[in-house]
Amino acid sequence: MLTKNNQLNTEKKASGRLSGWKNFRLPHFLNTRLGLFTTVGVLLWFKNLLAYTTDFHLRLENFNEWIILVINPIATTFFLLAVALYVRKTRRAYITMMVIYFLMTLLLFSNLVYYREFTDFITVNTMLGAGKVASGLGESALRLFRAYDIFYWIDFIIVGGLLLTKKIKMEDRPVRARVAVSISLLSAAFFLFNLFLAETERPQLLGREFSRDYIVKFLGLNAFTVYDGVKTYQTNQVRAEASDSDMVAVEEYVNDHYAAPNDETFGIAKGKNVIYIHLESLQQFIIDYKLKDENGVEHEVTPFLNSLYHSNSTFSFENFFHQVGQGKTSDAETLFENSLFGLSQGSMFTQIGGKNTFEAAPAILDQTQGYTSAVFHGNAGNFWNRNETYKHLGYDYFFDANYYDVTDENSFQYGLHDKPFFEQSVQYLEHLQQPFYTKFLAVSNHYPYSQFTDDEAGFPLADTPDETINGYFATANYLDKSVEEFFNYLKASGLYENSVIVLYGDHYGISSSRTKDLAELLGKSKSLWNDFDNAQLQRVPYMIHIPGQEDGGINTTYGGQVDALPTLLHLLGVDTENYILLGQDLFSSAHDQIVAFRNGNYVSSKYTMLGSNIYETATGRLLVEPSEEVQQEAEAMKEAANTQLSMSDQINSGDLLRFYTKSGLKTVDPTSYNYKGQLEQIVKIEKEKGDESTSAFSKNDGKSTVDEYITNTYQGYGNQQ
Ligand code: GP9
Ligand code: MN
Repeated sequence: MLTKNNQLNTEKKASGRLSGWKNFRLPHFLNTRLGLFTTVGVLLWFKNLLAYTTDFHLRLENFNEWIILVINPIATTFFLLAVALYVRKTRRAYITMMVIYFLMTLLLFSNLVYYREFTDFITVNTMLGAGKVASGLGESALRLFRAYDIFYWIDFIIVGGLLLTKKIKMEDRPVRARVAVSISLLSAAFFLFNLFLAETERPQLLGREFSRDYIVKFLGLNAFTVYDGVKTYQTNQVRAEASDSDMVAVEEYVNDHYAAPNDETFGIAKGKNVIYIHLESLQQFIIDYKLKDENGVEHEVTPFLNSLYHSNSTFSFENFFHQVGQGKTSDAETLFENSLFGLSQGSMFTQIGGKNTFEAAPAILDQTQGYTSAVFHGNAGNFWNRNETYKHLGYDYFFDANYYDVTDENSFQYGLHDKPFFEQSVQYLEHLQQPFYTKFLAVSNHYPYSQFTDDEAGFPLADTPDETINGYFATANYLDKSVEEFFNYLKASGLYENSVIVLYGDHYGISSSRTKDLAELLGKSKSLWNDFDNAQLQRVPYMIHIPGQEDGGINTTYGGQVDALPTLLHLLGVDTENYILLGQDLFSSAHDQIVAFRNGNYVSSKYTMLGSNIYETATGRLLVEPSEEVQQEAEAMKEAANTQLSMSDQINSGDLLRFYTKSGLKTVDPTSYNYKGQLEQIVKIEKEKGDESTSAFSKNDGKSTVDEYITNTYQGYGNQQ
């Protein structure tokens, strides 16, 4: 306790120094524990809002999202600060409050500095490897500070100073336990309310963990950090319990399940570039589909893709199914890159993609064939945790939204639209050393399919009671045009002849809850529409276009995304016997044609089993009372599908590939990739190689091929045709 004299002295001294403040009196409530608690809470809240509106770029889609953003720091800030209210002893209580205040400020501040460099938030994993991050930042750390950063600290300094100089007096009387508990409960209740609003706006926010941007946007930074910490702990536990002996069963399965390559197709694309084109949400039913407009005139939805589908140079598959779970696009990527499934819940990319050891396509092709690898995507790099996962998969480069000119006009909530996306990608593509393994992730054909519903789309809307279905054809048509423009560029730039171009749909676009309204457009009856029809609709395009090949055609084999990697590797002349791939080459005669869905159901060329119902695949007939023999055969297939899924789960959750050495591959070192300044990186390599450089740019005598790109772009963006 201060004596009166002391107090007067301090006041005198202070007023001597700060003469302008002579008459300034701090409001009385600051001298109470609750008053200071509230003030600090509000200051922290405002600082979060400052960060939201200055440094973090959290795309807000509507007014609701604004509201959620504004309120989201409140609950956790007060909940955490309230810990100090339980401390009874005066000094200790104030110190506790100041420590929490400091930590929350530090968390916010570190995140925003980190965000300036990486356009991402700090995960617990990143914190654990903080040295790595710091070295990544290097000398650049200083240039990440801004003059206005003082606003993140000035309040803390002032409050601390006022406490130290006793301008703010410490209240001796502890906060009543009942009050402290009420504040904690109220904050918790407010958090639930916040969570409810968030889940309404963005269902399965936590379950699917799309992106760190989303979690911060909806629940705030504190909640994100805690959530991420819990998740990290959980996955680390499972991982810690796994050992190399767990690989025995996996290796046995892979050996038994291996399908040897087909002599006729093995190596036919050896040494060629691989260009994957990810056709967002495109389903197989769109191929060759013609939509009737109100006058009964038919419009081909994807004329260009159809021409590829029927080309002699394309190996097309009409019974190819997606196998994704909640991780949607990222699960499709997991399947294509690793021949492993996504997880039974959530996304493999977000949960463990940034931690596990993989033997993925980029690493295999780099180490065995000298391929350079790159992903192109006009959305934020942290969506689906791609910026971390790609490093673990061994991708040399990742061109995310930072590398594109993204404006409100040329983009929507999932990033840059496809035409400008492909167009702007080629300035990087032309500098990549060949052969390359690349992936272009398109997005425009993404739910809610309201992107091109105005006249500019130039494609009619369907006429069903469901807006989502109605817009789907126009966005698919836009995707088709975008891909065509990209193909034209590939031809003009000389890359085409030397490439194999693989196009695939990642998953359904029209979810099963909406398909009844689609029935009539597919010539089916709405009332008879059933689960079997929905299962059939999970077909997605899969086309392997090899310029110069004449033996292509439409293949009727049943297969799924898990089969894509062995199929591709065999075409490139890479045997897969020693790799842990769960799928099988679709050209192999040993291919077993059982396609597991992520939920354990399956489709095969013979039966389709959904829950306990067995259907005959060829006719769609439900086998109401199947014979013992049929039942056994169908169950055996189910067992096969489930074994494949459970092998995948064991590999992923136990991080088992870290124990595997028989592939002869070197373990990928994620820290050796730097996704910043990549144009400089690839141009530097080009220069160093000189005459040896194989990039399209070098092959074009050091002249850019970018002008070869002709686009008739949506909303006047780019060169008009
Ligand atoms: C976002 C895009 C969409 O970057 O890949 O992912 P999805 O919602 O389809 O899983
Ligand atoms: Mn997708």
